[in-house]
Amino acid sequence: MKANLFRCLCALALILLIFAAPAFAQRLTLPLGSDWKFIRQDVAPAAPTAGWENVTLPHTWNAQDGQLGKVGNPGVKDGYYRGVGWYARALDIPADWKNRRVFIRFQAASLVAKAYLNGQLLGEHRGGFTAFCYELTPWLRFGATNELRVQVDNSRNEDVPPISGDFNVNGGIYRPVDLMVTAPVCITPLDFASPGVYLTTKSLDATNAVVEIRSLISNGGDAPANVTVETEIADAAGNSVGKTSAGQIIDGRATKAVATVLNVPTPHLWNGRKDPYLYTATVRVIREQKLVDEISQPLGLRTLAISQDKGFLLNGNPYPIHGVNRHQDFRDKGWALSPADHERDAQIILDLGATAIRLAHYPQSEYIHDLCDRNGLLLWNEIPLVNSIGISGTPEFCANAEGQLREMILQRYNHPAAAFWGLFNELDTNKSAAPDVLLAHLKRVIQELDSSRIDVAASDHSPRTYNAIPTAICFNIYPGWYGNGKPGDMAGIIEDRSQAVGKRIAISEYGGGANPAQHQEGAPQKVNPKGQFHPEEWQGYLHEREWRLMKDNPHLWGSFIWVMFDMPSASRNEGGQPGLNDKGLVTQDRKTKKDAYFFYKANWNPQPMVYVASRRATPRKLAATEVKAYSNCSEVELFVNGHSLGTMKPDEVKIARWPDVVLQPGTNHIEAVGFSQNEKLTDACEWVLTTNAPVPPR
Ligand code: GCB
Repeated sequence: MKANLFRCLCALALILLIFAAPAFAQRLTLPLGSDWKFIRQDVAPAAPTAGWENVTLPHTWNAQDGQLGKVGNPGVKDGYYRGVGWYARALDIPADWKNRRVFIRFQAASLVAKAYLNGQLLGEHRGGFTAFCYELTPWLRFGATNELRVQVDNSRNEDVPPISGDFNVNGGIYRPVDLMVTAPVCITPLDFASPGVYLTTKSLDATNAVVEIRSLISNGGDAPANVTVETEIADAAGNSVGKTSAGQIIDGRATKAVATVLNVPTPHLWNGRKDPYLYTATVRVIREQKLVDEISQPLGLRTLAISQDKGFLLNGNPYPIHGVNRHQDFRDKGWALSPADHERDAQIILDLGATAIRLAHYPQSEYIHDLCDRNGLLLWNEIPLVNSIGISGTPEFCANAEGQLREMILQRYNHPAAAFWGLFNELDTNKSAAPDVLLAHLKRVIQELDSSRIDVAASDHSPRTYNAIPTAICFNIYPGWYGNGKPGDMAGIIEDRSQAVGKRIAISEYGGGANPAQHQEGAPQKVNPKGQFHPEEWQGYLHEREWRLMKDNPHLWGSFIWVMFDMPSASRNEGGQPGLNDKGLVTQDRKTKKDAYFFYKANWNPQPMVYVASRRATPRKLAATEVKAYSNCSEVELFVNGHSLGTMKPDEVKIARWPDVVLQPGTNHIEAVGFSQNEKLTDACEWVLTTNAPVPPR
């Protein structure tokens, strides 16, 4: 009943969209989310769809099995289904689209997708994280029902990165799909599935910005077309700040690049979290006095640089890169995220006070880019060259890595948030052919396509010749978690790595696991990363120690916590939660923010706050304990069962401590009160003491 109503509403919306559009004119973008049929097995391209499931996009078949891990799916080779699934959808194409062009654009399908229209193969796309687009016009039946079929395969494929990694490779059409209907002459959606418009800031100073707007205009007709291409930049209030137009002849069946340059006087900069100011650049194609196509793109005017002297510079000024890593995943949904899921993630990251996100380990959705453009978060996108390029690094694998790199860059080219292009994550020759030749080639591709961003990579080895290839090499290090080291080793490792490469580095990953249902009392004790006990306290302690050593470190230009949200990794079985990498500051369902989240919030977000650490550590066994609060207030007072235990000033990493608190048997009310200017903030929890153990010697 509900599904029928939904379908009727969608059909109505489609009809309204079609009729509301000006006659002949501009492109229609019609989301194709509803009414798909799906089967999780391989079938013939024309197999009957009776018995297939009804699904809506975005969709993955690994939403459930993917989060149970190998433990929850005994006998399943990878611990979750990796194989083929088929999607089918009817497309009712109105007769009056006959003189129009129709395209289909998939924002992503994992890992390899073959799309068919009415039995005709449109193409195969290899790579699970970037968009691809096909023109349907030649194969369409107008005024009739057409049939779209897509075979998607997320099997491990030696020729398609990633071939290894500590995350599940979900299968399915897990990002949105759109039908685009255009006039015969349009801005092409077929250039690596990019918007077909590329904005490049050629120069930028306080008095003027020079912006090149390069558009690819495609003529689907046989005869040459006379068009006018108009480009305009408007400020955030919608006022035009510059406009040009020029006549162009587009040959039949050809695509022409049209570049114009516009000046933006006294530019208002896109200045990260402080002021993510956006202009809008619009390209219009006019034919016979009619507007036939129009595309608007966000335009952020900003410069990025790393200075050996001052660290990361945004618009020439030092800017902290307080980063987090994020995988695209959510409890019970896998990779099939809705806009609301992205919004919630972005909000949690903004509340933390972070300034940057590393989108690990592959390019992530277009929508997260929109959100970061608007909110001033800098983004690191990377291609999924994770752990290995294969034992021999086949030509097919290398060509595919290059293809994914081109798509990643061209599709995200206009986003001011996109600041870093990542070449790889943790490659080494134990599991992989030497990557140097491939990486040097990929770096040349970046330079050819876009020299305005900083190319980076996340390495876990030093020294290595390939660490010299990216402009800014970064390191994944886990002192105090993996290996024999301790959190305090962070400073020495940073210094060594930075000296080995002769410049500032970033820490692209650091952290440790925590199950917020597990606790450690007394002095923090290192845990076994592979063991079943991952207490929240060790994660908190590790971050406290490490951040203290990283915060003003002159060898660093930035840092990225591993990881923002707990996320599935089928082969893991640790911390009492099989199938999960639990290094998140927040749980996979986003319901629980762990202590470490509030530690960083106190350090990074200037909004006054106070938080009692270890709040979930109850019932407890030790009567004598330290109480710790994270707070950016100038002073914090602790009350235990209503009695003040004194006021403390939080230290330079925002920790206030009361060392010798004695709890009473039974319930204890712990309350921290922060004073910030005229504001009084409180945070409280209850600890139940079950054993009145003797006070341990100090
Ligand atoms: C790493 C990897 C990342 C893992 C992480 C971990 O170095 O780059 O993919 O998930 O360590 O948790 O071990």
